[in-house]
Amino acid sequence: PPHTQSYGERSLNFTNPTAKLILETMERKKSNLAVSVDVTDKHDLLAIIDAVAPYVCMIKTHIDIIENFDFSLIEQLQHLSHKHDFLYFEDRKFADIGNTVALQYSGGVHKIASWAHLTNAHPVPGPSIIMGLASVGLPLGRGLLLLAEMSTKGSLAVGEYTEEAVRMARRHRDFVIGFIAQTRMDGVGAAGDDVSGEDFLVLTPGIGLESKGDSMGQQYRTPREAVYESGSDIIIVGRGIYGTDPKAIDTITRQAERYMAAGWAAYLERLA
Ligand code: BMP
Repeated sequence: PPHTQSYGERSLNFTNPTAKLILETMERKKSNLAVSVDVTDKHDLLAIIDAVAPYVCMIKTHIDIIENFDFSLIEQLQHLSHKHDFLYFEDRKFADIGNTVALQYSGGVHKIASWAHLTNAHPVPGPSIIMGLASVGLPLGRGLLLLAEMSTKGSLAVGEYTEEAVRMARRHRDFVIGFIAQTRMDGVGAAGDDVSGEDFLVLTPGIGLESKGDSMGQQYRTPREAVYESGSDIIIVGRGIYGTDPKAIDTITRQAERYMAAGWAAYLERLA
């Protein structure tokens, strides 16, 4: 099973170039940490990325919350990813018909497909959302994650919905490389299908070492609970790292180092 293989070995389980690049980067940097930098000022965004990037395999963005966005920001983001060797995951959560998501993914002011290695979608519209996004992303070598579960209290993405998300992914393995989920999805909803050798990346948000949640339904588990107990591949950490002060760069750097160590230790424990 995939979660007993090393990240480096698992790059051979995928044909999608973004999946391979993610796994190779994790192995090279010895990091399964993705930092979610949910700040609204582009200067804070760049400063935080520059500080945490040595400790991450991936930076997760919500590019649409940036108040002073202009396209030069994208060039600066790309410069940082070359300097520090990591990938971008734009957490866009597409959820519309194929034709609309293709336009949202390629165009508008953010031109997500032109710079984000990875993005994600809600499976709620059915397989057509994958077809729409793949028409833009596949020729560029991009990857897609489906939101199979969510970290929030009362999430509707459970049971049959989660299983159907996995079946949708299974039919589009060239583009769908994994899930936003709280646990592994290997063989989920397989019924009689042969799923031996199946591998999907599991990226898990809702990670915190101190807090158990926030006042708006977020629920946190520790890196060890996610990676060792639930077999997650990448921990996604936001406020646990950048806290409440986006200017406190020394603290942010220390926290990134700390979460990286916790995530990697849990992975080594899983392999052992
Ligand atoms: P934080 O660690 O500060 O709670 O941030 C979590 C991040 O992960 C947010 O950017 C949120 O949009 C995202 N996220 C989540 O928290 N739960 C999910 O199920 C899916 C998400 O994308």
